[in-house]
Amino acid sequence: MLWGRMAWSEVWSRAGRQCVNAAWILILSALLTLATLYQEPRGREEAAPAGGPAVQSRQAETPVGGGGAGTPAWPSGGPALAPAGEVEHLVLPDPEGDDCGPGTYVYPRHLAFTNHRGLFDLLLFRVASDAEKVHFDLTFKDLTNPWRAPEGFFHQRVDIYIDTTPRAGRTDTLREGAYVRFAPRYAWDVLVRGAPWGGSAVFFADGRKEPAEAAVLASRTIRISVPKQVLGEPQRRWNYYVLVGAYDGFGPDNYRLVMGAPGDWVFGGGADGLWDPNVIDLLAPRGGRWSQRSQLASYDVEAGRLAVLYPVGLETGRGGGLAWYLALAALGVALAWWALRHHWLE
Ligand SMILES: [Ca+2]
Ligand SMILES: [Ca+2]
Repeated sequence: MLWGRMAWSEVWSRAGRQCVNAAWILILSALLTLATLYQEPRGREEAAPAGGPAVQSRQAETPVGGGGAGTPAWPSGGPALAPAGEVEHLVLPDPEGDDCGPGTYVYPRHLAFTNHRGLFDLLLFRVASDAEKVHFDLTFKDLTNPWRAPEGFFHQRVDIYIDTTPRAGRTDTLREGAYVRFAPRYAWDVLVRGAPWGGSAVFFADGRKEPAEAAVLASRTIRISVPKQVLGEPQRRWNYYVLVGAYDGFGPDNYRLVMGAPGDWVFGGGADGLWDPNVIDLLAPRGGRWSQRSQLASYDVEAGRLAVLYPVGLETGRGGGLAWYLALAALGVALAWWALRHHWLE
């Protein structure tokens, strides 16, 4: 009987230890899963391989003008083919029909807007270079030039904020106007701006300004070109915030305002005040945690907080950040557990 009780107590003790082991394994798994979930967005799911015939091959795989839910939409007629001598660095589609900011914005009421749908609907973003220049191509669903701006477009104004250098740069916009902020981990170093009436330029976070030129290519594509000696060759590690706003020569930083109710010359569906973004389309996935909607809706009027944006790029996580901290925490917990267990139980 005594032997039997001892055997049973030992069995129970072993079972208890195994339960504790299982609990720790579950906790560690949960921590590692969290670490994976909290990876910040890098545009992986929509990023095209750099260089080569990416545009043509993707065009063949995707129905022209497609765009069901979750499917990147191509512009009808397809993107402009890369001219000879150009190296393609990045090609990213943007969903069709999302020229409504966080999902609520509506166009101004003037005929200059209501006669056209899709003026601010970005469909494709492309970065290429030739021997002398870096080109940023932005294809829109519609493109008009009612007041004959010399660049060939009037309505769009595009800000391409680029994070080129880790641990440097700014998280606010160049000037007040877009009413957004940028994720501190991806602070911008260079801003490439495309706007009509001579408004295109390159700005650096340190205050320098250099010239850029904008023109319209075929297929409703605005091309902003910057001398290579200003920007250098585009790198795989660069991350891009691509903001599409409406040009207003009298607006803050030339952005046309979004208000609560639409007017002849202002968008509606936002908020009356300075906290809702004046960004009509943003290069971002259609769904998921990092969708355009969730990014642009992250402002808070009552708390006085601007929306925080995240960039897209070709490379996945470079290390650092919450994922690594969680993984390291899990490793630390595991080591502590083993140390305690050997001290107490052996
Ligand atoms: Ca779009
Ligand atoms: Ca978009």
